[in-house]
Amino acid sequence: MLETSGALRAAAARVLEDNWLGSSTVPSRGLYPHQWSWDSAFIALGLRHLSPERARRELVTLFDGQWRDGRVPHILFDPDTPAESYFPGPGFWRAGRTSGLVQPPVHARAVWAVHQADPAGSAAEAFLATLYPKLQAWHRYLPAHRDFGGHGLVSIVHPWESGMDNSPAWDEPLSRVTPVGPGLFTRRDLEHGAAADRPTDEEYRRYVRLAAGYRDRGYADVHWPAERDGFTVEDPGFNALLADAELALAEIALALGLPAAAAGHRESAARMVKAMTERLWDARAGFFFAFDVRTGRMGREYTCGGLLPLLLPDLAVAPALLGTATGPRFRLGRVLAVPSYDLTAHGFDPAKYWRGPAWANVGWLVREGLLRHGEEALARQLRLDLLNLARWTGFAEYADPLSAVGHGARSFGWTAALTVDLLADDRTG
Ligand code: 2M8
Repeated sequence: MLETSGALRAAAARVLEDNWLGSSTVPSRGLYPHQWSWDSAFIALGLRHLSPERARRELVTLFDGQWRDGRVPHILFDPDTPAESYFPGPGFWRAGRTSGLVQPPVHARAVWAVHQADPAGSAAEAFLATLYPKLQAWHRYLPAHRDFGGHGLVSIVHPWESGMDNSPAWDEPLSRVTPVGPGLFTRRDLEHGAAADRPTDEEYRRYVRLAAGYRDRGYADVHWPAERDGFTVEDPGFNALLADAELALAEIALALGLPAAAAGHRESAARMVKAMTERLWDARAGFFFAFDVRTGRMGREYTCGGLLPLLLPDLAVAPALLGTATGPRFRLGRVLAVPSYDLTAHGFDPAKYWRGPAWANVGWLVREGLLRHGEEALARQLRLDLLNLARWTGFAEYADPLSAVGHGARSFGWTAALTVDLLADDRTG
């Protein structure tokens, strides 16, 4: 079953076909039946090999939901999908057809890759010219509204904004948030996923407190350090992805004949790399940790978000970070793909959502980082692992990095899309 590359590619293409809504793709028909922001970027990376036109459509549709302040909302709700199929749905957010949170800014990287897959089709649709100002507005929103720490880094205001919702990195800041009372909402995720793999009810009640608080102040980005029930965290993953996205935006600006703008994007990426290294890097630990702006304390959890700065080619501390990646905590090259959490930690759980299992998007990003730092052999192994996990699990949302057992949704959008992309990528053979 799915033994050959051709069969695997065809099966992945079928998943993307089944998850296609007509102008965007759902991560999963059951668990996540709308359009998600960073999912769409990863999905477009795969779609570009199957239908560049559909890949462009995916991203253009997402940016149709962009807010006037520049933010790209984390969910665009499908009007034809019943409201009760996902919680929190549009009625909760009270923001028209979107949510009010954001997700990691991987879109510029996807837009550039989608353009390169079919430059003629992209030019005919003025794809880059249309999306460049929207990407600029998105990238401007983040430092203009979210630099609560004042050091040139972006803060997330909810664990969902990291994309790594249930990561142990958020336990400490989340513990200071008062859960809403029980029975105020109905979780829909438990109708599709195993409860043991998903966040607990108490975690959900804290998520809801935070999201409702942000909603009730009209999604205004104000930071009151003394406010109860707040969450203001500088996430190394989110910030690394923004710096990488600025580098992609520089390439887009150059392609549009805007060299001065391109230089500006490169400078902004360089400033972010400096700020991340000064503020989130712990030299003794050899790792990037999340920084809690409310307490002024650096976290101590080794989570996969701290590996994402590897994406940055000018990262001076890359050799030390690679040392941690290949050491006992992540064992890159010796376990399957990239564990989402420290293998040596007491709370490591190979089956639980963002607390241990391997995810295709994180693996894909880490592989890019390895290639940018000349780690060909590790990148080759990671590609094989990601293809095997997708093949053995029916494109599971996440998988056990020790046993290869799949968890979460199956026929998952970005797992299928990144499989197509990796199959087409012969940089490591
Ligand atoms: C998961 O997050 C959503 C909330 O946004 C959820 O649990 O309901 C995360 O894995 C996130 O990274 C992902 O974008 C989303 C859809 O796949 O699911």
